[in-house]
Amino acid sequence: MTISDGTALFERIDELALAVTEEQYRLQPDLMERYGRPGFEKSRRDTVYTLNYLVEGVIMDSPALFVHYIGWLKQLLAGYGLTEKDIRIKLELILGRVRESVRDEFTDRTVRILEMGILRTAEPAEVPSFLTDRQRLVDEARAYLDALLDSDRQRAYDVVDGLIARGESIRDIYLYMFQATQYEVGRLWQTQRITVAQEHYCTAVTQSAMSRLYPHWIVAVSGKGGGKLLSACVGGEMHEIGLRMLTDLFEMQGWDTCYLGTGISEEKLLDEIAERGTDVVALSATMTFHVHLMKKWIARIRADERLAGVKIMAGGLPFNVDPSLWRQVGADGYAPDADAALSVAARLLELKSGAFGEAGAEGGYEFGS
Ligand code: B12
Repeated sequence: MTISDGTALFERIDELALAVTEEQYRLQPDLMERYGRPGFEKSRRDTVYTLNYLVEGVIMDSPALFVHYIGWLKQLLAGYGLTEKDIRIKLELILGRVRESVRDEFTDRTVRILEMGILRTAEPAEVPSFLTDRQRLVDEARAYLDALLDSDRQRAYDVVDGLIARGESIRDIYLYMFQATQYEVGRLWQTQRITVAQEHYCTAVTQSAMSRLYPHWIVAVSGKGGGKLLSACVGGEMHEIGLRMLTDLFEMQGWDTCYLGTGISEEKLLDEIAERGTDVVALSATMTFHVHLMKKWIARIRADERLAGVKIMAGGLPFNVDPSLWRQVGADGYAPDADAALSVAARLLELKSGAFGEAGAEGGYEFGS
């Protein structure tokens, strides 16, 4: 099998994953003894995943995306008794296949990124807690998370109500309580300390807790002016809480917002941006294998005559892993979280209205850094 460009590798992921998994099981027959046929199937699916992350790292010329994924994988698989050696062998088998291909710029880059991934397997992968002592509202965030893990929704609501009663801002509650605990929930799931069901429960309660806060701010801020923001997740992206949080914060700052969430088609998105007279579009991707779609969608927005001048911000986990990725996808700006996005968008809005003149339009201002 040869891999000569990104498209070819994309098209052959299933075939390649099967071949590599079979080869690994031949080299390590103990894997079949340890995990049986279901383990083989799981390993094949994990390899598909790994190849998707690899292709995305290669297409975007972002080793960080793949290297970060290998650290994440190492931590995840440790919970199933799989070792650094098991991951390294898999990566070396993929590397062998890539090396057999016709040499070109693409395969050279793939080799380089794979080698960096292999080096990463030797590094520690433990993810530290997202609830650290010096963080704002950390005691309350811990109390809130404990309540969620005890399946005690009312106790969780009471913690939030306590913060509102003492005058904490919705912004801080969003960022230091909801975002931090959601990250921690992800870490607990990844390290098998909680189940998928518990993660779903925590997430559902947090979504309801956010909705419960709406009466505290939604009427008070409507119609104060600001730009028009439209926000959406790209492709099959299901992580939408971060984008919703961002959209809410914009609305709190007087922006006229339209949150489309997940599952919007490219065509519909373009129409909505045009029909709503949008100033800034916020696109979100959490899963790295959606990043190429972000690039495609942005290119579609740029190519649409109705949308000349519309500014685009990109964000989500892969953009935080590689803070230069937003340029690769062709966005006008990026921010690591909802709060930072406000100032980036304000500057984009000024740029759109020509406040910075030609210097700004030529990139005299650095966004997202
Ligand atoms: C809840 C959750 C889910 C829920 C999402 C439900 C929902 N309605 O959103 C469900 C169950 C659907 C889910 C599914 C999956 N998930 Co999940 N999920 C999470 C979890 C625990 C929390 C997400 C969240 O709410 N974060 C809180 C928000 C506030 O933070 P945020 O998203 O980062 O957003 C902020 C910034 O990134 C930024 N931002 C976000 N978007 C944008 C856009 C712009 C323009 C800007 C400027 C900024 C910006 O601002 C936001 C607010 O400050 C995360 C853990 C984590 N670290 O995030 C895992 C996590 C993201 N999931 C993960 C995985 C693996 C999956 C699945 C593959 C699991 C599976 N085997 O099926 C699927 C993939 C689904 C898919 N195709 O999209 C991994 C990803 C690991 C990786 N290496 O990529 C994580 C990190 C968990 C982990 N620690 O392993 N998941």
